[in-house]
Amino acid sequence: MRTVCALLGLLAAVHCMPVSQETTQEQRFAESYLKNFFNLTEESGPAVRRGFSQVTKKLIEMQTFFGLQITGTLDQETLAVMKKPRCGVSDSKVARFSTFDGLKWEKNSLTYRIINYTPDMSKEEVDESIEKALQVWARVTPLRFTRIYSDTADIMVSFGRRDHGDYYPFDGPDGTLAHAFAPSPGIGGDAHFDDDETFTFRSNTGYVLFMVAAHEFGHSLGLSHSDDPGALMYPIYSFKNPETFVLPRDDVRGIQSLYGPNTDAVLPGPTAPPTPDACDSTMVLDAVATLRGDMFFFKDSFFWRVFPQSYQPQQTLITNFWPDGPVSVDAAYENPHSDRVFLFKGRQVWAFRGYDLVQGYPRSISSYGLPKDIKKVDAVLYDEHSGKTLFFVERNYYSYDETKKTMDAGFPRAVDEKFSGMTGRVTAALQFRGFAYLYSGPYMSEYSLRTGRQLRLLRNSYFLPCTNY
Ligand SMILES: [Ca+2]
Ligand SMILES: [Ca+2]
Ligand SMILES: [Ca+2]
Ligand SMILES: [Zn+2]
Ligand SMILES: [Zn+2]
Repeated sequence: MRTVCALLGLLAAVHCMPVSQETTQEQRFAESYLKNFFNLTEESGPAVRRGFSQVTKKLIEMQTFFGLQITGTLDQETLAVMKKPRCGVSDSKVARFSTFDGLKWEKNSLTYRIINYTPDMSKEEVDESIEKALQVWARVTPLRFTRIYSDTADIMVSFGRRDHGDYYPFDGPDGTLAHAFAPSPGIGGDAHFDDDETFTFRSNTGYVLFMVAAHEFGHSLGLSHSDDPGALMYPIYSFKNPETFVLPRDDVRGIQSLYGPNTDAVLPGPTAPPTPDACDSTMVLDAVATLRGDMFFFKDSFFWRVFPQSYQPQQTLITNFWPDGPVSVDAAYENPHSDRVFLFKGRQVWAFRGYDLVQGYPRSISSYGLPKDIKKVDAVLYDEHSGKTLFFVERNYYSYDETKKTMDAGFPRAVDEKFSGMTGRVTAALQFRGFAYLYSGPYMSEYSLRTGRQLRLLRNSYFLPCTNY
């Protein structure tokens, strides 16, 4: 074990202590992650040169790709993203959909062959998952897939562990789930699945083979990774129900840029909702909350996170951040004293400390003492000053005392009794730096919490800037 010695103070006593093994292990893990996915090359010469080291540069590239706070250091959040299960193909470009420099098949009829099976599922389930994953792409392009049972197919599908014959060994359970090769003869188009994973047909324990395969076949057909957190080609795995899965728009645009649309007369199927755009001035946010000094803006199955130091919002799927949370939310608030954030959906509330679901949650919103006939809350804010949490339901609000853990008497009251001029429905609410911010549609009003006086009428973009790049 390496040892660090430090001279401490005037006593000149020499203290030797072991370098935290965890730190060096994490650094080694991060370096291999950056080597695998961001083309980090070995350092030559002294590790720290003038200016940015290669590792710092690659950390910044990775933080930019995932919309993390750009620190250039291996902070806890960066490490957490590195540890998420993902695809083994590198994330070289920062863009919505991207291709391997336009590399594509020069024919629309492709063959595929399933070489072997995983013991995790029945053969029929594997066959169906692979077939359905290819159909995801066939539905929106002129591409057609034919299964063959012998000889070499364009897309050879196989399961393997560790070294499996292509110089890109797998890494055991989790980490990399699969990888695939861009269109070309030979290994091109082939898709390999890490059989140290537990694949499933449709359950959310283990990795849904259909989802992993649909992503990998995107590579087989010429798509590289997208930084749109709603895209199938986003590098991190997220669970979606295969029965209701619809190819997101970013992926449709990507694959059609290579092959054009489906020319067969097909019945128009359901289309995926677009990934919310902070630049859409008509957008109505679902909820707004603070979390440990950052601001969270919820819309559909996503949120943006805005760091106080940088105005580059990070957009993420809610379930990628809180896997045990709801897919979308009606309202949210933070109680900084208990270091908990609460997410509301329908009649339920989830409490999280950081990423972790607090024991005993989700529970019913009636546990706050809200009337049982309330189906959902529109917005919630926690007033740090008074220790009250305000629940907005239609045009009324309720006040909950966080210290006494009871609902205050005399409620509900009309919202505009306290917040002058707020006659519309409150769609999201936030307490920030001593002010209350009530959202109604795409507008937001700033109130003095003490007097209830309206100070300013603002737009969503006041805290959530539009940063198209
Ligand atoms: Ca091939
Ligand atoms: Ca793995
Ligand atoms: Ca709401
Ligand atoms: Zn991938
Ligand atoms: Zn492989």
